[in-house]
Amino acid sequence: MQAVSALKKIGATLAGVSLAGAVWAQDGADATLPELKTLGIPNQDGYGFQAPATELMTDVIALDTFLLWIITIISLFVTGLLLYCVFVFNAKRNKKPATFTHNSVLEVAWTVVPIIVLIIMIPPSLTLLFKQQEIPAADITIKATGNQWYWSHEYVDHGFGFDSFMLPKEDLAANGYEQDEYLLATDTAVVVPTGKVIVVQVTGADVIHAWTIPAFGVKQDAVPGRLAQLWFEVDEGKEGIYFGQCSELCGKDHSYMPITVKAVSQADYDTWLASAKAEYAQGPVTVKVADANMIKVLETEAAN
Ligand SMILES: [Cu+2]
Repeated sequence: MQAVSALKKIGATLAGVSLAGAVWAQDGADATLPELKTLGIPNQDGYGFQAPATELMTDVIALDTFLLWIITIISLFVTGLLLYCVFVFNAKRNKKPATFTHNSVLEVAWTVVPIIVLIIMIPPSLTLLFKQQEIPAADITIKATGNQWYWSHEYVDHGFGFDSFMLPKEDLAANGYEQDEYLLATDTAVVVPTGKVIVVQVTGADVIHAWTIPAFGVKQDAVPGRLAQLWFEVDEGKEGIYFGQCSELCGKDHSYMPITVKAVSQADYDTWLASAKAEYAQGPVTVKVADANMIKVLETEAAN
């Protein structure tokens, strides 16, 4: 009985917390943003990659297609060879099998041909790797810190930041998100202008997390005590909402710390920035009580 009443008490507290969530939904700086289409999201029954929003991701897809062709040709060739051997050299057709064990020409060929194939793969893959890893001069620098289990985002050039918590189902609509964006949408979004180089400094506060936006072609581990970097530039005209998720197993609520990025025009970004500076000017970001409890709400939802 005691357990039941304790559970009821927790339930009542959680209900209160999620109501509090609805109140602080999408107020402040984010309210200055125009309505945006969701562009970076997985499609139901979809396959392949999300539509690219950056040159990096366009290049990733091109490299993937290139490698897929090579893999396909090799797979077909090997399958053909196997089938040929099965049908032509089976015991029925080959009463007296050959007894030779070496063929120098063949052995040189199956050593050299894979080397050539690998050499062909080097230029496109290394070019892309260097493109991702050589960080250009930033127009905007954002520091993303992974916490168990939410992200903190700081606009380091402007001295403000905020925490981004996953929205519970009942707060999605109030924040302008669809129901199927549950597990992806967050209460505060990273806002960036299109056509500008965004450098994200990524670190972890407790364990290793990873900051990822599939449509941008970026993924960087957030390691405590280290400041890693990634960069992206959203193509002009691709203003929209892009979702990502923590991509390094970081504990039991790993799946409840998504990332929401809103790419907007420079003018909309400037408006948002002025408003965000004022909103977050009070000093260092502190975790709201409602935010901290939100995780419990989500856990309860997951358990049910
Ligand atoms: Cu994580």
